[in-house]
Amino acid sequence: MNMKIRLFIAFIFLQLPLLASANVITVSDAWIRSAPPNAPVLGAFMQLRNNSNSDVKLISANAQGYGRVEIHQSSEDNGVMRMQKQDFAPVAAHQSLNFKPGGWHIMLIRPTKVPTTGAHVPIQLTFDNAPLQTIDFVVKQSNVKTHHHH
Ligand SMILES: [Cu+2]
Repeated sequence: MNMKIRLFIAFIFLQLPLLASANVITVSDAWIRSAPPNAPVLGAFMQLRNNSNSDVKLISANAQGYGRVEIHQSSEDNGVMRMQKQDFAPVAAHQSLNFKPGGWHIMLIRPTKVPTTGAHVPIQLTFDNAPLQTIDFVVKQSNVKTHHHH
């Protein structure tokens, strides 16, 4: 093998870990708002960052131990917070979408058991245009008050 080819092969192998870590979508600040033990629903929040040149949609979220998991968006209607199920959450190319109380959230419906503060809940995120990711959401207290009306 000549030197040029050897260097080329070494170069490719050095790049592999970098390529593997460059996710299309970066998920950060993943947390679930703590709730009383009898809570019928829990809200999960996160920041989605699209590192690619293409628009990406979050098309579903799944977690074990819940009757159903949905993508929701809250909005204010005459001073009352309301939320609606969404078919997807759009993350435009090179943009971020922030899931936060009072806005976009993942709704964990009918928990078998409400997780306690500090617990980790894995949630699987499915995208139309990016690999599936399973993210650890940490249960935290929040002093932001929002009232949900279905
Ligand atoms: Cu909701």
